[in-house]
Amino acid sequence: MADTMRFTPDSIAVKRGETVRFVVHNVGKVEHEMVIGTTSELKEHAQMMRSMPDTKHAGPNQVTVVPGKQGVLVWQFDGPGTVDFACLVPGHFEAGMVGKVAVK
Ligand SMILES: [Cu+2]
Repeated sequence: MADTMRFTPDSIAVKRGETVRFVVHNVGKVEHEMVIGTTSELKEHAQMMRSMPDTKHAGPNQVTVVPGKQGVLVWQFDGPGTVDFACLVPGHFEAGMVGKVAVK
């Protein structure tokens, strides 16, 4: 995750039923996070974050990472289909900090 508001890579492919352990590095100078969900869930969440910017995240589908550190997120992809992920720090999602997981 970088201050260019991008995940690298921003698209990956996994197998249906696969459990993936994401080790997410924040190479930027501001906080970033990775939140897994559907596009509508992520949009709703981004809106909530704008209205309550001090909300701290804790949940199995998200990890918040301070600058220079890394975090771990473990997720099982039931699929098939596409699962989205995004950074929901206010303004980041809107700036295009999103990615996709193709479950095949
Ligand atoms: Cu971010």
